[in-house]
Amino acid sequence: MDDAPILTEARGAYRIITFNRPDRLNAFNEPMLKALRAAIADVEADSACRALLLTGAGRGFSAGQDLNDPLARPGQTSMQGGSQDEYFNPLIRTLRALPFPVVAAVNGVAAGAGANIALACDIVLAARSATFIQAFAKIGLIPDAGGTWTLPRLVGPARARALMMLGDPLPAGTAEEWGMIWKAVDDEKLMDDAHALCARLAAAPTQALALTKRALDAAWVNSLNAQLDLERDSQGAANRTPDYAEGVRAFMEKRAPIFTGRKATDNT
Ligand code: T3D
Repeated sequence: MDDAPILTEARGAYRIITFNRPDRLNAFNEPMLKALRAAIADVEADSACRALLLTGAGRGFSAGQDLNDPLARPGQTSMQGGSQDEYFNPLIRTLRALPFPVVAAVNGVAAGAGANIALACDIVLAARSATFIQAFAKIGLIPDAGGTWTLPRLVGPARARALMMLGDPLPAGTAEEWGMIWKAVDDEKLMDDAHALCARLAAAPTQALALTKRALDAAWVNSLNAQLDLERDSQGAANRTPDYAEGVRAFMEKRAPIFTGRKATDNT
């Protein structure tokens, strides 16, 4: 297998990024974070991409920051320019801003920043044997990669506080019961299910999904009035896409729609 720390693959209209340091449970050292940043930038620039799948090689999704890397050296006086400013924060912002769905296939343990990167994805599927660990308190750090924002919104503050203060592993099945992830599936089905999901999302009306993603994110902070205005504006934008015209036409003709994902102004 390729020993590059990040593997990328295009399948039809979706892309796959695999964290690939299996002997370290895909913990992120700086070369890997640089490669991940480049891979995400490529996906962002790829106008044919309509969904992204993140997963890990081997028995882990990611164990978060590599604690042997100089980036994690204790005693730094300022974190500016460290993992957060350079890597994790831009990564989380980009994942949330990508104009198509991002799926995490959590194949094994997701710890520290690895857990919170998974939770920043739009749809999280996990192998039943996988666990999610807010490992930070175990080593004297605070949760990062957006976890303090994302986790309480997914599971509520009481559960988020205990998970983050205790650092106990949460099994994928419980994560599903708590609404933290979409589904826990049998280990051997994980990748087939993840690919089927991505193929389905990549054939969906991409512009409408992008507008939905943006509206759902805005809803965390908006008032109802602001959200109603946003829905009106977003619906106006969706209404002008070729996929809406196709969706209505297909409904009338009693056939499955063929969505292209094009923008209203796209002539390509
Ligand atoms: O300064 C900053 O910017 C800091 C930023 C921090 C962001 C963060 O993500 S902080 C959180 C960092 N992650 C952790 O604290 C998790 C550490 N890992 C673990 O607690 C355990 O490895 C797991 C619970 C994830 C899995 O346990 P287990 O028993 O299944 O596997 P293992 O034997 O512990 O790990 C396998 C190997 O991976 C092992 O190496 P070895 O002994 O075979 O040579 C282990 O040392 C290595 N490994 C696992 N996690 C990391 C790691 N090496 C470096 N960094 C890691 N995070």
